[in-house]
Amino acid sequence: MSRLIVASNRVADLDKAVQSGGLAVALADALHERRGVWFGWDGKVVSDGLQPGLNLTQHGPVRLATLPLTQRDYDEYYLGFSNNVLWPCFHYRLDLGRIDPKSIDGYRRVNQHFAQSLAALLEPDDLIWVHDYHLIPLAAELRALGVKQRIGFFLHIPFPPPDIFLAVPEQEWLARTLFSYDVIGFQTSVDTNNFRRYIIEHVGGEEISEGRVRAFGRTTTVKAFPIGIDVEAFYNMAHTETAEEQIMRLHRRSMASSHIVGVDRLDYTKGLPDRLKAFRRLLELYPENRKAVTMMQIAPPTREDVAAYSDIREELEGLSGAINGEFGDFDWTPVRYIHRAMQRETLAALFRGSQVGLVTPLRDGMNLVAKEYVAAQDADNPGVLVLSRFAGAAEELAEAILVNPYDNDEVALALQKALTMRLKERRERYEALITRVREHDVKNWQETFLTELRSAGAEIIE
Ligand code: GDG
Repeated sequence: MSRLIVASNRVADLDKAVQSGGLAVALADALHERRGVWFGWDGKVVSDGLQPGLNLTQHGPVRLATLPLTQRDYDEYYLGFSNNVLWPCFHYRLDLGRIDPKSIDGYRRVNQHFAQSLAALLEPDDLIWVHDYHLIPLAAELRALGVKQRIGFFLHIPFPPPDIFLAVPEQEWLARTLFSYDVIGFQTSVDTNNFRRYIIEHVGGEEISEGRVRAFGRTTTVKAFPIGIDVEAFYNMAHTETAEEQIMRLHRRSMASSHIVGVDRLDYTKGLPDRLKAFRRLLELYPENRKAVTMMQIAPPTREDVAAYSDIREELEGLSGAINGEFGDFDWTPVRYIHRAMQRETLAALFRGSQVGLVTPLRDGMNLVAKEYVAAQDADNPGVLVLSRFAGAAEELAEAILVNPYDNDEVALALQKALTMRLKERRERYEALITRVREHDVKNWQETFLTELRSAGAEIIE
C-alpha cells in the first residue's frame, strides 16, 4: 500500500488528536493505516535570519514532519496573504481583504520552502494530500522540483463566485497552480460550480467530461467531497455519565426551560452579532420566551493577531451585555456568552441538553458544529437545528430549519418555530438529518477522496 503524506498549515498533536476530534482523528487514522507522514508548521515563530530545519518525530507508524515560521513568514504568509486576503475574500468579504504585495511574496516563499522540505521526504509511490488555502501553490512548487507522485488538494473553506475570485490578487496564478493537482476537492457543489465557471468563463478552460476540467494545458478532476464527523464517537461523548451530569446541572442551575446553543470560533464569518440580534428579536417579538429560554454562545478566541477579530469581540461583548441588561432579571440571564474553549465532551453534552442548535454563519465551507449537534441528539426526543443557508452543510441538511442569517426577524421566527415544534415533526426532521450525517461521515470523506486520488492522474496535454 502506498504511503500517505498529508500536508496542512498546522499539524495536529497526535497525542491529543482524540480530544480535538473529527478531522485530526480521521487524518490520523488514514496516516496510521498507511505508514504516513504529516507535514506542516509546528505553530512556533522564530526570529528572522534563523531557518531551523525539519523536526521529525515518530508516533507509532506515523511520522510528524514540522517546521517553524520566521517572524517575516508569519506576518506575510500566515497573517498577510492567508488570513488577511484569502480567508476574507473566499468567504465573500472583499471589504475585509487587506492587499499588500509583500504578503503575496511571503506566501510564495513559504510554499516554496515547504515544497523543498517536503520533497526531500518523498518516496516514489507516495500519495500526497494537501489541505486548505494556505498551501494552494504547494503542488506547483513540488512539480517544479520534479515531484511526479499523485497530489490531491482539499479546500476546507468556500470557493467564491467568479466575480469575487476575480478581485483576489494573483487569482489567475492561484488557479493555474491548482492545475498541478490530480484532484481538486471542494466542500459542496456550489463551490465546485464557482470554480468551474471561473475556469471556463475567464481562463478559456473546458469541462471535457463530468468532473474532468482542462485548463492551462492540464486536465484534472474537480469534485465535491463534503466533509463529515465521526458520528458514533460524538454520540457516545454526549451520552457518558459525565455528560448526563452536565446536562442535569445545565437544567437545574437555570430557571429557563429551554436552551439554545451556539458554538463557533470567534470569527466574523460565523455571523455572531446577527445571531445575538436575532435572539433579541425573539424576546421582543415573542415575549413568552422571556424567563423561559436561555441562549448559550461559546466562542473561543482565534487569530487574535488579525484586527478584524478584536473588533468582533468588542461588538459581541457589547451586544450580550445590552441584551442581558435590558431583558435579564435577578433570576434569569438571557445570554450566556463564553469566550473560552471548552472540553469537547462538554460541548457534546450541551448540544444534547439544548432544544435548539443555532448555526448561522454568513458563509462557511461546511460547518461541522451543525453535524455534531445532530449527532448528539436523542432519537426519541431530538432537538431542532436552525441552520444558515450559506453554510456548506445546508446542501445536505435540508431538513434543518434553513434561514437567511442576515435577516434577524427571519431567524427569530425560525427560533420560535423550533422552540414550539411538536415531537412528531422533530423526530421526522431528525431521522432525515441523522441519515445524511451518517452517510457522509468523516471516514467516508477520507476514503472517497483517497480513492479518487489513487485512480486519478492528470495527463499533460501540451
Ligand atoms: C473549517 C471551515 C469546515 C469549536 N469550539 C470549540 C471546539 N470547536 C470545534 C467544533 C468543531 C470545530 O471546532 C469547528 O469546525 P467548523 O466546521 O464549525 O469550523 P472551522 O473551524 O471554521 O473549520 C469549516 C471545517 O474547516 C472542516 O472542513 O467545516 O467550514 O471553516 O468540531 O466542535 N472544540 C472544543 N472546544 C471549543 O471551545 N474542544
